Amino acid sequence: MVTVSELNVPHMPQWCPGCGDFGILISLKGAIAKLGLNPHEVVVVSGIGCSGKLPHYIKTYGYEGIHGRALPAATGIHLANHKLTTIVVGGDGDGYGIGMGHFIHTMRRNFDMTYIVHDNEIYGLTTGQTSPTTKKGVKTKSTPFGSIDTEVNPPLLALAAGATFVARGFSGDIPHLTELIAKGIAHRGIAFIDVFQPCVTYRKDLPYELYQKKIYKLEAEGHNPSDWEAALKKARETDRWPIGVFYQEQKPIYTDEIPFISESPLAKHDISKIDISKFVEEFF
Ligand SMILES: Cc1ncc(C[n+]2csc(CCOP(=O)(O)OP(=O)(O)O)c2C)c(N)n1
Ligand code: SF4
Ligand SMILES: [Mg+2]
Repeated sequence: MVTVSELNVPHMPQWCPGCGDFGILISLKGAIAKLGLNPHEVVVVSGIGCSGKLPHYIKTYGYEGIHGRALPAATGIHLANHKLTTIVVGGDGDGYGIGMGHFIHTMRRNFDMTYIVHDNEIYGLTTGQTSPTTKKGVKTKSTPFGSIDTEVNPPLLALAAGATFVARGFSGDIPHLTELIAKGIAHRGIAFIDVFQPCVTYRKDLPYELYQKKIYKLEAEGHNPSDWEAALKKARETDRWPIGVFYQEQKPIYTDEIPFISESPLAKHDISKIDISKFVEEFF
């Protein structure tokens, strides 16, 4: 069992002061502590982006991969040792742009992992180009006359792909986000959490105050998270922005379907008596 401060690292995050990434980092630490996990039981995997730096700022196992490939890297780690609590973090560009194919397939496969997207509706690290969640009409460095693309809807996509836990949080509401991440990690199956994360540098038109004005909590309005059709409707709302759990159901997880590893993680298998000389001969 670990406390939040025991998850701290000795260096400061290299994020702009006020960035929403801080709220996600604090909430993730809070969720790990709340669930009574130990640092050696957790791995945090990322792609590339401002968000992708997060594994450097938390004292668990960590891996910063390449842009758009956080989910495949995490899948490999998870299949090698599915007893590790696998948490994947990344940006909206990383997950919904170059990584979109991986996103859909990870949602449908129901790995027992948690995927947290820092959704700031911009490419932060590369200094402010449109991302797949930048809304149509928004002016950015790469779309000075306003984006002509229709934005993607991450919770709707996750629901359509068959995700068994679909949620959205706000990095400016740390108690709520901590609770949401803890629920996601505790969920047996894929837990997807899109997080509204203000980028105070490149999305000055999308400040904390606007999120506070627009968001409301699903649980405060009696939403039933076991109702998939209701979740679809909520995910399509645009006038107000719902946060909380859209949908949750229990289904067998991916590793349940592989008897070879369901009982004991691959990494723990005794391979000392397996003769691999034939394979070695074939490949070398
Ligand atoms: C294969 C590849 N393509 C493009 C890049 C350049 N690149 C780095 S981060 C990034 C986008 C970052 O935006 P996002 O994923 O939303 O993360 P944020 O910085 O906003 O947290 C891009 C395009 C790269 N590093 N690798
Ligand atoms: S550029 Fe935006 S997302 Fe990146 S650290 Fe600064 S505020 Fe955060
Ligand atoms: Mg981004």
